[in-house]
Amino acid sequence: MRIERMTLRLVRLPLVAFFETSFGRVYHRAFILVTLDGDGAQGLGECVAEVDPYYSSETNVGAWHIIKDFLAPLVIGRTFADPREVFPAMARVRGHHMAKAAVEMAAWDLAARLRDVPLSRLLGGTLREIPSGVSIGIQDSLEQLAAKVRTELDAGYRRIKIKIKPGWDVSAVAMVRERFGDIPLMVDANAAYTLADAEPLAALDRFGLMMIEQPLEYDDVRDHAALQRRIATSICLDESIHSLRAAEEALALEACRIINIKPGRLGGHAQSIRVHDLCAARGIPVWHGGMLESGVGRAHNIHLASLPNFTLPGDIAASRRYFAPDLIEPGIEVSANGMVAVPTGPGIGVAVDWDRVEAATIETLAID
Ligand code: SMG
Ligand code: MG
Repeated sequence: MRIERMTLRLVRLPLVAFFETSFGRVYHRAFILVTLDGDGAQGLGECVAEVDPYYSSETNVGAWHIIKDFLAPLVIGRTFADPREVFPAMARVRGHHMAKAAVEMAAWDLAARLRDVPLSRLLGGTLREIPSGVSIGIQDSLEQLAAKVRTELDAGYRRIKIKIKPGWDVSAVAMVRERFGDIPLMVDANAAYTLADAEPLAALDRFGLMMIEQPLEYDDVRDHAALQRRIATSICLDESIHSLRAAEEALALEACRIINIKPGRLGGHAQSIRVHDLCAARGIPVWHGGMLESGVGRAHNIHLASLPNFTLPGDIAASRRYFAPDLIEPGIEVSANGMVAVPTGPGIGVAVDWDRVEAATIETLAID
């Protein structure tokens, strides 16, 4: 396939409800939609970099610059026999995985559409539906947290993740266990602790959590390995796993027993598949993370999460939890038993409502 043109759109959507993590509260999501035109078809990708460099060092304004000035010239006018060639074609640019992933994932969608197959087939997916979990942000009170957990369990989600930080950890988990019993429950600290907190973190052991996600620094592996030796709860790494090499190091040091895969963090689908395969070979389960994506990014996530080692429920919730309306119609739905169907149409297999995209677009740039 030959990539002839790239279009960038900076889009901003209000969130249905605020989302709070250990680094703050957000009310909006702003992201870049990338379209690639080639051979008479069009592929779509979503850049998950946020307004601020808090979850990751990338931002959407920075990603715009990187894509426009450095990545676009490396892919436009080039012919790729396979979308796996796109990430290596951008290797000259160091880092900037979220920017690269948006381009690479659009190329996968384009390739799947040109072959008239669902993206999952091209990626090597085998599952027809995937188990869905929810991520519940930090709330103003334990009462509010309880109400959210109730709503999501009633909606059918197959596991509950709650965000924690010092001061909102043991009390929140204890409340959920007391009120809701033995539900599949995990926590995500987004790097809010240090190794000096090993004792309070070990206090979570008695709650039988599925895992604790990224308790320590975003770029750390060694301290996580030390912590894993001191706590019974399985550590899952998110932020720290920014590459295949980082995943290899984390497994070699036994810094985690579970890995969260996000294609934005890893540089796209091809790199994600490599981490998935590495974990499968080592008996390490993976699950698909979320970055508050619109239906476009969410659809990509669903296709990737159809690979066989995604054995744990992912942060792939229904569109309506975040956007009303979403940029796709119909939105992503979750069944009463907490499953999401993998779209069967060509490419990402969802219908973008371009009028909604237009209305939410702040800036557009076409590059050819
Ligand atoms: O998309 O459902 C979602 C959000 C899942 O909690 C979620 N994501 O660290 O895993 C994580 C966070 C990152 C996004 S918040 C900035
Ligand atoms: Mg996380």
